[in-house]
Amino acid sequence: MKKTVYSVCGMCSVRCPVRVDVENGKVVWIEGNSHDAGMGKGLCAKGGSAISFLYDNERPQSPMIRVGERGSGQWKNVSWDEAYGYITDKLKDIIEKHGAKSIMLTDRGGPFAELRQAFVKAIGSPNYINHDCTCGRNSHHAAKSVDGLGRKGFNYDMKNARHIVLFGRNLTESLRVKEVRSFMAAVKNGAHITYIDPKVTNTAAKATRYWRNKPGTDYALLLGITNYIVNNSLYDQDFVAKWVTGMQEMQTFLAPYTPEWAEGETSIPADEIKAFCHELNNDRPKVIFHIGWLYTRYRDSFYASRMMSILNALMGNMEQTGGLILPRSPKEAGAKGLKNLGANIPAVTDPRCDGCGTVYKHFDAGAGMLQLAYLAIDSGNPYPMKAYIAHRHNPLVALPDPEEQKRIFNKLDLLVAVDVNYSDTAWFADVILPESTFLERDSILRTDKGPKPGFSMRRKAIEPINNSKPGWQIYTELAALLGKGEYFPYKSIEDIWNYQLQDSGVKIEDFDNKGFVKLCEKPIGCNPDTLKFGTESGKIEFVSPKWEKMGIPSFKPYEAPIAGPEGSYRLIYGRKGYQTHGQSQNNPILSQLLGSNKLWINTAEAKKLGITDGTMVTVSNGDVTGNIEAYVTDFIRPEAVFMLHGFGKNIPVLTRSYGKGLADQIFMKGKLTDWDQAGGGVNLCESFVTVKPAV
Ligand SMILES: Nc1nc2c(c(=O)[nH]1)N[C@H]1C(S)=C(S)[C@@H](COP(=O)(O)OP(=O)(O)OC[C@H]3O[C@@H](n4cnc5c(=O)[nH]c(N)nc54)[C@H](O)[C@@H]3O)O[C@H]1N2
Ligand SMILES: Nc1nc2c(c(=O)[nH]1)N[C@H]1C(S)=C(S)[C@@H](COP(=O)(O)OP(=O)(O)OC[C@H]3O[C@@H](n4cnc5c(=O)[nH]c(N)nc54)[C@H](O)[C@@H]3O)O[C@H]1N2
Ligand code: SF4
Ligand SMILES: [Mo]
Repeated sequence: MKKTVYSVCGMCSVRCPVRVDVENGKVVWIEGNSHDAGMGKGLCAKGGSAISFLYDNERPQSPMIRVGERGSGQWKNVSWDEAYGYITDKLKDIIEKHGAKSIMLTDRGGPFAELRQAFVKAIGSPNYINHDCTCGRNSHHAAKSVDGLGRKGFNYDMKNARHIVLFGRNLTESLRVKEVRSFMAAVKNGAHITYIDPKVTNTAAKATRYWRNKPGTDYALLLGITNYIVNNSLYDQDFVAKWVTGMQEMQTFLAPYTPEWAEGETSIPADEIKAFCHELNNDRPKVIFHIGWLYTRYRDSFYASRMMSILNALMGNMEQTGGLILPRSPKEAGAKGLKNLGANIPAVTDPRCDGCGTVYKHFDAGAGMLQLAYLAIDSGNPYPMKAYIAHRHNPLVALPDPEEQKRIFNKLDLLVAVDVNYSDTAWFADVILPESTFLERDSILRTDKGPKPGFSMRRKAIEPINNSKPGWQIYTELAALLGKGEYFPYKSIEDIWNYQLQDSGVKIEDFDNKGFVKLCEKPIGCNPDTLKFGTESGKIEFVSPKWEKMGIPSFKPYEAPIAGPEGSYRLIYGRKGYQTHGQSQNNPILSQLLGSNKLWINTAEAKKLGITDGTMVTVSNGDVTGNIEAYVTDFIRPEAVFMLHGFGKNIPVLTRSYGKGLADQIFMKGKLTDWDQAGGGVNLCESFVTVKPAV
């Protein structure tokens, strides 16, 4: 018996459309869902490794309750009823003593998070938080402060661009399949690509201009660029006159920051900066400044990212082919959207434990800020936090300083991990609830915004192999046991899909042929007349009243990056196409492609330290220390050392990844409380290490 299932990949959070073949109850093939024109058949290596992950038994196969100390690795397998009983007894006790607000849930955000958000709302807690304090928060808030729309306010039309500018956005390795395709089309079309990174990456190799700047000096470079563009009128003056406020204030602020000044800070020659600005002037409006993603982990990244948003406005690229395009929603296709799963659940009035939206009025309340929730767990202020459910989130790897996090977790009465792996957080938890992997589960429907808005469906290819459950069932059952079943009245995924589709005119069977439904025939084209900004004034605000009201200036005078202690190096990090964060190091296939990380160190620095390529070195920050193989190279600046994120696992049952390489986050001591007051992101790149030959 053969069947084909259209679904959504779950090997990373990009969630590409896929086609899966099943033969006699076994998944035998996975490829891109080529009904989606931007996707094609190819997947990335991680997506291609999905079948090996499905049939790997080094993942939790049943609910587990800890029998030893937290983190001791002593577990008993239990039934779902026993696990639920353990969890709900604790939760009921916490609700009685402290109220439901003392329970928090964190997850990976994204299109399927609505179910968990509805669960948290149903039990009466305001504390749903996603992973973003260590991901896109700085650039999100930076964009919000300029255009009121945020990081996802625009899609990038890379394929048609004439110039793409990337600050540490290594998009050919830290990848999203459709984006790489669109980017490579631009490369083939002869677009200019300017890539800035203290370390060479594959994306640098595709660029027409690569600047290897001093780490942490991007804001200086951006000030120099903007100064020159503004003073030489190399920008779209009509667009600025129509849409921008605060231009005069910005020009005054920029006066001292000439390209010559920027050269001194960044090491990028002033003449090259000027040539770049003239090139932009020729290429606009088909110019894209990617507003930055994971590089934005410096103290002034909020301001650097703001400048990238400002430069987009100066290029006049919004709602222009080859520029920034508003993602169209079902409404703009004349259709009704999916009904929100929380629509019938009463709003929660308690303030959030992390202060987002109240104490920090400039931070979005929706996603929250986990490092601030940690402060609440630790201090009991603004109220005690007693239970934490980590769903598809591994904060012991995603946030810095795991030992400090464990100290804080030990103040909780309950820590639950809902995961498909033995994550580091699951290993430290009280209960592990194994979610069925994406090939074994259905998910709620998601909305796809874009030129042809629509919906898509993740369908299970096979029944769960182990004693796992899909997330929708876990939260439906937990809600019922907590007396909130009226808000989760679903007996099957079809009940959920029908609830979501009720106003849309679309039916479940409409997804059968392609796995998705589009709500219009023709793409909705660019139209600058539809531009609408989310700021109070409705314009692009170079001076942000919202941030200024919080005492945060719109333009911050430049300060050079802090230097570490004598003889130390800034620790920077990143990813490669063969791994997803800290979750796939034990994957049977990916562990063969990339089984460990190495420490990149500049050749001249290595020579001074007596380190040769391929030998072991000891990396230290205070009392945190570990050994790793050195990769000695000219392809990194001398001020920094680099390691891939996600390695250094110490979970013994994960035999392919145990003890391989080093974890970058352990060296980020004290960084849980070192976060950006303007953008909210954790300053991960502000850590320093020493390196010496291992003895
Ligand atoms: N030091 C340092 N810190 C970082 C980064 C870095 O590079 N260096 N990167 C940052 C970035 S950009 C991000 S986005 C975060 C990522 O941080 P996380 O979101 O925590 O990382 P992931 O490993 O993607 O996923 C978290 C967990 O989800 C589990 N999981 C995967 N699929 C499923 C599923 O289908 N169901 C369930 N229930 N669980 C699943 C994985 O096993 C993993 O344990 O980390 C951030 N933190
Ligand atoms: N294969 C794969 N792809 C992924 C992911 C994955 O885990 N694996 N994760 C996804 C997620 S959640 C995210 S957030 C994105 C992240 O995508 P990116 O933002 O592209 O993230 P990284 O790969 O971490 O790359 C960060 C880069 O910033 C550089 N950098 C460090 N300091 C500076 C600096 O001062 N200035 C500049 N200009 N650059 C600097 C680093 O050297 C590194 O090359 O990737 C996504 N895609
Ligand atoms: S980028 Fe790769 S792993 Fe991520 S969803 Fe797409 S195919 Fe899957
Ligand atoms: Mo991320």
